[in-house]
Amino acid sequence: MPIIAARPYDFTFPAHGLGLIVIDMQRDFLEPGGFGEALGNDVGHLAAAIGPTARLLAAFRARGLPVIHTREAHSPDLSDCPPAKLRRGRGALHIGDPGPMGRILIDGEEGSAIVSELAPLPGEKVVRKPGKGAFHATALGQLLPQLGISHLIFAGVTTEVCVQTTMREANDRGYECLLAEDATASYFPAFKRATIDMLVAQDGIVGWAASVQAIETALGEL
Ligand code: C5J
Repeated sequence: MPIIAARPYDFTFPAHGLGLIVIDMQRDFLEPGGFGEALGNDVGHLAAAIGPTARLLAAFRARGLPVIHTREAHSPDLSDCPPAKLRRGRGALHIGDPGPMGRILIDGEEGSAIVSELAPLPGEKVVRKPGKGAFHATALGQLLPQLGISHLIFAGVTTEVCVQTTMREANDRGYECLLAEDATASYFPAFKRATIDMLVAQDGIVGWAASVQAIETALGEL
């Protein structure tokens, strides 16, 4: 089996069971004027993950391996947004309010789109999700077996919120999960470091972590 040099130990995967899932690389989180900034965050911290994620996309696409993108976005009538989520935060702008990129975190608005550098290609699956975890209220649980995926490489934002939640959901469903360390980011760099340490602790209680370079090297040997 192919091997990725990873923490806490090597990650092995079947050549035909590996998929890439890119979590929420949306303008609403990465650019000024979106949901991330409305919550008081410095969105500049997330830009570093774009280039490494683009490299992962290129490596998977070149080998015809499956790629899934997720987007956190609500329907325009907000019927899929729990009142607690809608109320959360003390800033001036909330989910559904008009902002510089359209209504905040609403499907179809400019802000809900994936950043242009990482735009999905025709045929790639895009899962719209109303929650932090990508399995909650989506068809992801059915999609992964349809694509023959047993092992998942994770990229995206933010490390400690939607990426970590989805990786934990996937782990509980029996998937082998590896987080690409430089292809994920947080508004709080210390949270990113702590999250990765938590995921790989106890000999991989949730999964593995590796650099994009290590993943590229392993894929290069397929
Ligand atoms: C957040 C996300 N942070 N994609 N969403 O609200 O992590």
